[in-house]
Amino acid sequence: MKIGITCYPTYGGSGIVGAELGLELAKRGHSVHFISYAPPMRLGDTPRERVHFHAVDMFTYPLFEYPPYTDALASKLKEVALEQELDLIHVHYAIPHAVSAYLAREMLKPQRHLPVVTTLHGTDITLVGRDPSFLSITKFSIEQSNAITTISDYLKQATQEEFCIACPIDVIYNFIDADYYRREPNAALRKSIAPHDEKIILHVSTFRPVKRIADCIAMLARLRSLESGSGSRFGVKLLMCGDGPERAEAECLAWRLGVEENVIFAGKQPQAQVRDYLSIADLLVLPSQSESFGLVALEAMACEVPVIATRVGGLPEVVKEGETGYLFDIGDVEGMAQAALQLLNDESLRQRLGKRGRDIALANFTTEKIIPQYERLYKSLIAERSDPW
Ligand code: GMT
Repeated sequence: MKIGITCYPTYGGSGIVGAELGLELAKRGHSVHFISYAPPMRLGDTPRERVHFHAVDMFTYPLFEYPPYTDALASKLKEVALEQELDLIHVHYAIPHAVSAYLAREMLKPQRHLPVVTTLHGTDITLVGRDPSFLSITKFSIEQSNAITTISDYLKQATQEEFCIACPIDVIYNFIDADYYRREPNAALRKSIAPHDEKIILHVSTFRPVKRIADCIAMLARLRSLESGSGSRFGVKLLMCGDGPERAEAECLAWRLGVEENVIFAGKQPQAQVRDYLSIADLLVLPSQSESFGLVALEAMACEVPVIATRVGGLPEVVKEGETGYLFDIGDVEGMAQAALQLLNDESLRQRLGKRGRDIALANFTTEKIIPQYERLYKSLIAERSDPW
């Protein structure tokens, strides 16, 4: 098949999933054409067979305070679909990609059938899409898609309820390459982060308000005081991987709470570095306000890292309470710190939860299980080509 994929090229889960999906499809012999304003970060610099990138051309003009990207993307999608004879377009994150894909499909109608698949990822439904300025166009463009998928059951229900959408929605979970995400000892890296053999708590995100990164810092401070009262001092480093609008405030908070020496702000990191950090982590913490899946929790499980997270959105579909980690109410810093103390004090518990996490990742979320679900969906849509249009 010849598949066009549009996603955000920057850091963030929907861009990662769109890019990884394209790479996996190319490995399976399909031609993949990414269409966006920049090459997705996950593609890296190495040219890959059957993977192509088409940049959206943006014409600038002094009149445009807000250059119309939606229109430019629609034109590019149409152009690439014609030139490359695409079989379908798959967009990740509804806003504004689903509108552009709809426009491209309608423009092409006299010439060719171009099914559109829209995968919803999270805040396109739960936050941004609900804003009155986006609500009706988001609902319209989702409903106009030839197929809709969500990355968790939670998000499917949220879409049906919030947007009153009655069309069928397929849940296709996010996935990991379990050969890539696996625990590999790395003593040198561990020593560079925790020179005195401290325990390592990892957080990875885009540091947006929805991630509540201040809770990671507050949890660390509480853990430190619990630890000194418990008589078993193990020492701890909190490795904050990523960057975004909440970083400066979190740095100030670490200083105010007197834990700045225990926190490392590593900044944005390439995928291989995140994988290596996961491999040396003792615990992943994800205290999000809302999370429709939590891809990094799955990556952590594949690397045998227990997860402490909030009981929100799709996280309970990924992190199995008591089996692969512990879930708490939003803002329950005390509960998270107590659980962290217990886990960091008990290596056999950590290993048991870690191993179970990998088992669950292997059983439910591997590329081998998930990619064929997308392939089947694509084939069914392409087969509808005989419809009069
Ligand atoms: O919806 C967002 O906030 C953006 C999106 C992204 O691009 O990072 O994240 C969502 O998609 C990821 C991949 O499917 C999920 O793992 C994240 O849970 C989800 N984020 C939220 O729901 C906040």
